Amino acid sequence: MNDCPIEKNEVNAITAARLRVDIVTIFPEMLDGVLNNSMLKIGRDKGLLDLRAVNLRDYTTDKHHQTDDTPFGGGAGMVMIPDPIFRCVEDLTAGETGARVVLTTPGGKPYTQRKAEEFAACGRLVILCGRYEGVDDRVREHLVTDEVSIGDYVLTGGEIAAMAIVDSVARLIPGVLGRGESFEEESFSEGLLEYPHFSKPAEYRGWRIPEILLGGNHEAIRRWRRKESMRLTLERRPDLLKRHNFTHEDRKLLVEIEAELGLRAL
Ligand code: 6GU
Repeated sequence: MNDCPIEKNEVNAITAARLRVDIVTIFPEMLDGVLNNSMLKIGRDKGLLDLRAVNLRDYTTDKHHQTDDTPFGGGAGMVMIPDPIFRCVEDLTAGETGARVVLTTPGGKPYTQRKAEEFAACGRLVILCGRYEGVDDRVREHLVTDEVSIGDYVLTGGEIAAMAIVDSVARLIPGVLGRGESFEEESFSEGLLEYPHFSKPAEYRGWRIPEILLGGNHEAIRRWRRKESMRLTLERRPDLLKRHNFTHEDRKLLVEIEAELGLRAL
């Protein structure tokens, strides 16, 4: 098992042709800006993405449209009650099989590129945005298929996490990204951080770009980029390097980098 976030896209080959995601929230307006701009907008316009913000309040049956209540056992804060959530998900997935029902929660499993690939392969998600102190545990136990967290910090609600999930899954659906933005390049540098990029001008405020990028020696440039990817990964994410499948060249590059680091320490 390799859960590294920027690895070879192994599940890509069986990515669904289209993606439908229902994002269930009590703040549907929070999602408008994200769903209606950039690649998600383009993917929707192309008919590849069917992304919907669903208002949980539409599935309440009481006159106050209540979605939360006090916790049994006491304590501060409110808990999202199960009935609107069950009714909502059952309505959205009626007549379907195989939908993944995702709960965003800081207590979930870490969300990774591997999970994004799995979701893209599925092609059908319902994302429940957790709010308040939490969600009645019967939702988690009897409705949810995946509980995910996007990192070790606390958000006020699951909406921003849901947007991160939608964006990362949508870009894996074929045709959502144009050739220019394609993710083929990153599968090439499997499990390593990206090398530094430079554009015009070649000198800006006296800062020159690495000379090798101006030379037109494609093999030398490829090797330099691989080495800089390795260097950045070693510095910032040594945990990724531990799981990396090193090529013969990678080992040589690593030896060079370590020698350079050793020299710097002198
Ligand atoms: Cl998925 N939800 C919330 N509320 N906070 C988070 C998170 C999710 N992931 C990291 N922090």
